[in-house]
Amino acid sequence: MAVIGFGRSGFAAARLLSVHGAHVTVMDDKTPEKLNAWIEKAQGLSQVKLVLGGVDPTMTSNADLIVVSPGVPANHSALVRAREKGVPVIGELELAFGYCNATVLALTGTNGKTTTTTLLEMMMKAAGKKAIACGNIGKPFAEAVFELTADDMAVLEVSSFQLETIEEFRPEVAAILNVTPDHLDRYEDMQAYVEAKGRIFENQTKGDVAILNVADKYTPIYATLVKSQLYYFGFADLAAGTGREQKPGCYVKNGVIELLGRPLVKANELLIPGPHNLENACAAALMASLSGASDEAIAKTLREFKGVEHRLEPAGEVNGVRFINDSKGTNVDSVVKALESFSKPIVLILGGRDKAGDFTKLAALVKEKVTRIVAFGECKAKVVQQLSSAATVVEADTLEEVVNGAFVASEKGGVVLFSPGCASFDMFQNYEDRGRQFKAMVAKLTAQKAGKEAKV
Ligand code: UMA
Repeated sequence: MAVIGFGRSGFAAARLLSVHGAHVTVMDDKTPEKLNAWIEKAQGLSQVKLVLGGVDPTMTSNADLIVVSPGVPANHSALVRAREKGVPVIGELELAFGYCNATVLALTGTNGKTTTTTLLEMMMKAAGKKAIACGNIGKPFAEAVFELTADDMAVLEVSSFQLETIEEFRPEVAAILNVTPDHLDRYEDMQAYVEAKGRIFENQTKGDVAILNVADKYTPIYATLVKSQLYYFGFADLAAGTGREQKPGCYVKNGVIELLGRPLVKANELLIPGPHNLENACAAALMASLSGASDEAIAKTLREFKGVEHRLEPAGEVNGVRFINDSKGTNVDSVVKALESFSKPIVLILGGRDKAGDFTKLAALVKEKVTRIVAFGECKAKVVQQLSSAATVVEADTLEEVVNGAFVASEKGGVVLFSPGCASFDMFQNYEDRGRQFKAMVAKLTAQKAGKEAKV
């Protein structure tokens, strides 16, 4: 068997296969020097061979099964060749599903996945269940299956990349949170991206549950695909007149979250900011309730949850300016959500590796709330080109210049919002690395300012 991609997902797939007695060849386009950490970890695995520095199409087309990592695109030449030869290609999600006895709760969406997955895991734990958040959130599903039994719950964050390569994956409860343009560097068009996400419902049957955002643009399309019991969540008034807002679900109504018709918590009791987080809370509450959690367990979790790292995360305050780490904001829509969560004056930090995002969609909010934009990374010229008419845009090269430049431009009582709206891979290992480096830079600035004040 062949595993393509030797990162988190590929390593977990290779380990799962190896533990079950398969002979596995793991391939990666990166050279061994760049994969040292994984090479070391793989030394303990039996019957695993590594072929690094280029995925070999001859080897993949002779494999009996290929397990592909989500970051490897479907048009990779080795996959195209293998498919032409009739070799089955599945993703790590599909592989792990085959070894999973636990109940599977899964959710996808452009934004809010990690927050909602984390909330749902906490709600199920508060309800006395063993639940493990896994999948796109970071811990591969193929790793989590070792810890899950039939009484437990796999709480899966699922990406469109992972859904491209499913066959029998069938979550008992599945949700699509929202869909806005993202990953248009990978998909031919928006339709292809929308279709990939819709596959989360593909294998569901009558007894399963499907959950959709009552007011999302693509909900009517997804509703036609659903063969299971359909529920809705979100802002009921945004869907007024569609008839969907009358259907069973979890809604924000007059400042209260109502779960299946029962008042659950007041919207202002939540600690996580922004209207989008109320939607995330509704989705998690509904999924948890339909999976057996009590209203008490759900409400308690909603009142206590402080949010996830790198998602609108308070990163410190310097001279009355709040720094917010939203490194997980890797597409334009997530920047919209971040801007909606704070009032002006905001200094916005944007940039990184472009995913064919359209920054002009930010123009109205930028005009309303943003005093300056600091642009960095590969796509800073595009940020300048698309947003200079909405606000002054300054460019910076290093993260230190970015943070210092944003601080200089900020006002007391204001916010510096690090919500890059792009992928991180031009300058960082991943968004977590980017977020951690941002926080370290803010900590450095805090120490510098404190030092100066102490000297005065
Ligand atoms: N690779 C190749 N050839 C290629 C592309 C990649 O050989 O053409 C190799 C790379 O050299 C690298 C390996 O594949 O060594 C990386 O595989 P990967 O990109 O699938 O990354 P993993 O480390 O396995 O992490 C994956 C998910 N990554 C992606 O989908 C890009 C992680 O989601 C997920 O947490 C992890 O599996 C565990 O399930 C991250 C992500 O960025 C958070 N997701 C995207 C997003 O949220 O927008 C979808």
